[in-house]
Amino acid sequence: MSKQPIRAYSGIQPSGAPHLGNDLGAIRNYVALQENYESIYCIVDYHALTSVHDGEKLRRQTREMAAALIALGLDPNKCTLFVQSHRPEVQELAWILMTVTPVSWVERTPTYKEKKLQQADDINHGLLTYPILQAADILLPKASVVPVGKDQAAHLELSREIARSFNNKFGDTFPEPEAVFTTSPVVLGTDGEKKMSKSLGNTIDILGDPAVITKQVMGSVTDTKRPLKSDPGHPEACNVCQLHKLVSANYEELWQNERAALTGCADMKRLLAERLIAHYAPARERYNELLALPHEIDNILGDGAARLLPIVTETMREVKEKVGLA
Ligand code: AQP
Repeated sequence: MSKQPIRAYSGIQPSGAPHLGNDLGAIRNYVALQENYESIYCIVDYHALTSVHDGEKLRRQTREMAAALIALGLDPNKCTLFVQSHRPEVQELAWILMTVTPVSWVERTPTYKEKKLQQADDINHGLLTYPILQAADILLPKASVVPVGKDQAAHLELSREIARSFNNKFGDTFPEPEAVFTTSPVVLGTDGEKKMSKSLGNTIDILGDPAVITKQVMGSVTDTKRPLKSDPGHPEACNVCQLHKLVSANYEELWQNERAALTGCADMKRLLAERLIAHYAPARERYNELLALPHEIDNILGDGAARLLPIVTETMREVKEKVGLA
């Protein structure tokens, strides 16, 4: 079956191993969309520079993220997978987009406000301009569909505004990209309160060692209104039960047992850990195999960047002509 003439794009930072939130909130949609849309996925290393200041670490994590995405289901024959800095045209477009973006638009982005608190000793300029570079990522291949988690909704809205601003000044050039969410667009972390996030240390590292997954799940906050195992449980208010809803086909039966106090929080956590370990076992195996083949990963990423060249060259030719740089 031929693919629909719609282009999907999404980027992921090589800032550490993907966690359950990345997979349920975004990566599984990357995998689904590659079947029907021309799909482009990017490991956004320029973005990661806003928080990683260690060259060796960034290089290693970039390869690891490529291996992880392939292990989780991206097929380089069905999609284009590349590294952001391998197509530096994105920086050229980002500068041009900065000139049509009012400062107030980036200052109000919620993620900028959060990052200012999270890395108070490193509020670098990249954190402020991050969403404009992100708009350039999406607009460079003229993508119209962007699979992301809900935390990216504000950035996506800004990308749409930036596309509109450019189009208003220079004529119709970019489609306004639409976010596409999974059925679990916000996965909470093991603290049961905040979005699962590497920088908050509340993750479940799906491709990690089974012992790590077990430790992370067993350390999760559960039903705070159930001091005793003999008390009835409240699955709606328990994040571990919510995670079962996402990964366990029989979650209703599990919830019922919780309500009737037939099972306790520790049972739910043990079962969740077992199921996650079993579910991600094939991906974990493939991930470790790929990590032992760095040249294969580099070839896939090199092919991806090369495949994009004609697309981005055409966009930059059109943009430069319109703004007067050519
Ligand atoms: N908890 C989440 N629930 C749903 N979706 C999520 N995503 C991230 N966390 C969740 C989505 O995963 C994609 C890749 O995101 P990213 O590269 O921005 O990853 P991230 O933000 O680095 O993930 P973290 O863990 O939140 O990193 P830090 O703490 O460094 O900022 C995106 O589509 C994102 O929405």
